[in-house]
Amino acid sequence: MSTIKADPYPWPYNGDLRPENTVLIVIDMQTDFCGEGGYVDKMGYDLSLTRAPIEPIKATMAAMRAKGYHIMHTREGHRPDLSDLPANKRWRSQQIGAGIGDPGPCGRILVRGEPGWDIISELAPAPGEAIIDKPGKGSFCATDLELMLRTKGIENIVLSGITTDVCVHTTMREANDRGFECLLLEDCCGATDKGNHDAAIKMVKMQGGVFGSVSDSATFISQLP
Ligand code: C5J
Repeated sequence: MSTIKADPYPWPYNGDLRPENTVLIVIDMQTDFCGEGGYVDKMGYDLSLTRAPIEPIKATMAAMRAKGYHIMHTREGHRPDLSDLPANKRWRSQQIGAGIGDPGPCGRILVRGEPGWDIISELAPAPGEAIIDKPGKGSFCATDLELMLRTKGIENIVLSGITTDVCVHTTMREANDRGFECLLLEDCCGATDKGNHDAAIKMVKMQGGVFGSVSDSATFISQLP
């Protein structure tokens, strides 16, 4: 039995932490969310906030790979014909000057196959690691993620990536409702707004850990069995 020091409770709740039943999910570490000329950059946000988790994720991924844990990656994006892009999502992105599907410095914004949509080279998936392509914010909506997790016997999910308050939070909520035991690594996430990042972390911890527990990469790596 092993747990990781976390807030508000040592994680996982039952102490059953093993490579076989635990996955690190790296959410949307794509150029569109943290690279120059991508979607977030075009919207005018400070890229240093969404780039901050790159090194902590790299270290966590290396530690988990070395011990044989599962690693999965997600990418938010749409089909080139935009048939999976809700009209309201497109309209809202156009209002802020970064229309999804429109041409940009990194190709068409958030469109599958375009340079901006790809995962940044620093965090490239290793051969054999699953990549989940999702049209929405949550990683379970319109994807085969749950089927893959259940098939592999995964019970524990370690969450990382961007953005803390949008895709990471939505995925954590979806996973929690499905009975997965979730841990969010605070420094392995980032948001377009520091206040939103902090609030998102605080929300996880309320009500005794309403969505799971929170730790950080250094603690996690040092205690990972
Ligand atoms: C957003 C994401 N923020 N990956 N996507 O639109 O969080």
